[in-house]
Amino acid sequence: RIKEQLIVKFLFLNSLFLPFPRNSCQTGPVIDMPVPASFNDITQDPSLENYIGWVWYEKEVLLPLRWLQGDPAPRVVLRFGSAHYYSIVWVNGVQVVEHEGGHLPFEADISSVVQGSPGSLCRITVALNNTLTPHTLPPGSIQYMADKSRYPKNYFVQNTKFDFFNYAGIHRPVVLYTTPAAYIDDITVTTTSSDSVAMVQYQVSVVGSTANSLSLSLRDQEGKVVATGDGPVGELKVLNPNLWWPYLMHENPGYLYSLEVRMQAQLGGALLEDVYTLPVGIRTVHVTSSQFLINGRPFYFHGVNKHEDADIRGKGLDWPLIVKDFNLLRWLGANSFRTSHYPYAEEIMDLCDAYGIAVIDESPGVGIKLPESFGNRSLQHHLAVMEELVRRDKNRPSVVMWSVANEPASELPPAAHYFKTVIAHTKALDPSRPVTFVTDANYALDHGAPYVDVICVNSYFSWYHDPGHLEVIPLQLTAQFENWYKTYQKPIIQSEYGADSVPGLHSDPPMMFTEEYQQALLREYHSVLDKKRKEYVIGELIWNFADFMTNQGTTRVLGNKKGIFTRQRQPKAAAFVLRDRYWKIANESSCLPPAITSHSLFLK
Ligand code: GCB
Repeated sequence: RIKEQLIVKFLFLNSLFLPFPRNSCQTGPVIDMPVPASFNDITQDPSLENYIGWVWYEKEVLLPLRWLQGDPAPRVVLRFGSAHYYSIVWVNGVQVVEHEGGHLPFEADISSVVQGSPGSLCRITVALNNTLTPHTLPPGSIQYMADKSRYPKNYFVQNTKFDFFNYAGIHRPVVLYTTPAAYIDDITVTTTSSDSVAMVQYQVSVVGSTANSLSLSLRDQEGKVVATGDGPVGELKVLNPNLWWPYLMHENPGYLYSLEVRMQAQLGGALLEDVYTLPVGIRTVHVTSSQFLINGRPFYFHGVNKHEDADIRGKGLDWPLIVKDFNLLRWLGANSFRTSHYPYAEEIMDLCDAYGIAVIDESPGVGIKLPESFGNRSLQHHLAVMEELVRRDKNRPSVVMWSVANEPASELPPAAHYFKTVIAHTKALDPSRPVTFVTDANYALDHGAPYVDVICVNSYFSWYHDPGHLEVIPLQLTAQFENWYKTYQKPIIQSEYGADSVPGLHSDPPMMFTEEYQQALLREYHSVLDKKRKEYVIGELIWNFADFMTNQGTTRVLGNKKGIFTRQRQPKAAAFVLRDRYWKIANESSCLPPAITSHSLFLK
């Protein structure tokens, strides 16, 4: 890889935008690039696949004239669902926003730029850089190879301490939208409930006017108004509420009310109105020393860890894949997943709310290993990322816990201050949910564990440790749980376990990388989990839902193969082991779930 600046200039291909008139003599080579998508796997060019540095996207769009006029004129906003990693955005040559971080949305008020320009053409230019440093989230580092006898001049590599391909591009939808000049900026909703009555507490913030009125109405799924309120802060009382329940915990999971917030404001003689509709699920979450309670009932996470990852589009949003994955989750009997190892698209989270899939919502704090990544600069950025994440997902009933990181070097002494601060900050932002991070450190050395509400522990017995020795699992896994519980008396989730398998590779007796070995390893883990889930183990999340791409390396065969589904979403033998298990666990609960047939999947 050569450090010379490759100026890669892309065109957005997005149905929202009109085609961009190409003028490649001014810009150098321009290639078509779909949005949303990662750019890495779109062409046949290996230098683009592994490219590190700046790329440019550009698109011209025509705005409706009514967006540009009026007294007061509407507010015009340009919003990115996410772009990896560092973005600078210009409209008509004027910089409108810059944003650091690849998995969360950002937006810019572009009214003054587009309303000040003659005509209604709007040129959107994005410079995007995927370089990771010790202070980004996730962290990484650039290593220059100075030995001229082995590498070309200016040769460098990007090193990371996480196990997935660092796909880059504009990964989620880009939209232009308008609001009135005075508008609803934010809504926060929390809920409490007893048997026959629930309270929905709300807080609404308005920007652009001080003289405004707010009215709220909450509708049930039949469209009936069940409560009304007014003003920026208040409480709605719902009699005989339909609670939001996870999938397989109730015959009607994922019940969502609809909260309509209506604002009216006087501005310069005009009456402005803004209306926003928010799905609201009424549910509570509590953690005891050995249980995770949803609506007061013990909840056991039988679920998966996922990735946003697929052939060709990399981490780009892909609706057919999303819906396929939810059908597979429901086929599997999974009631939960962790957004390993970064926040997932809002479109995915919307379906979790609607289907009742409980989510451990994880920040991009993965691979925090270098001592410099525990310093103040990294810490401040981590706090800012938690603010963005909580602001985005705070109203989602599916989000039952925040995870601030995955497998940091929490045995290092600075991890104590670091995690104490990140967790306290997250709790201050959202006192209604438990907070954790996922650890693979030794229970006796972990400096972050004292601050979490739930211990989430990853282990790979008989894979990375004692490879090939399935017989050690019962002893080692039992000791793992007992040591953690004795030390902290907090509920424990087995947040990762698993084995790679290459589909179609078989051996009996089971050998590593075969489908039989993956099945056998899972079964060994399950026999211990079955004992401990009667005590204080509150969940198990397989690593991983599907095979996914990683950097190339001697332990990765076209990526990580620990999926129970292939990257193309075909089940391996292990998927059937897990499916039997998850449905068995679901059927043990006092509330029998509906029998699921492939036909009934389509009826909801
Ligand atoms: C882990 C990591 C995950 C890896 C997995 C593995 O502990 O959290 O990101 O992909 O192990 O397969 O090595």
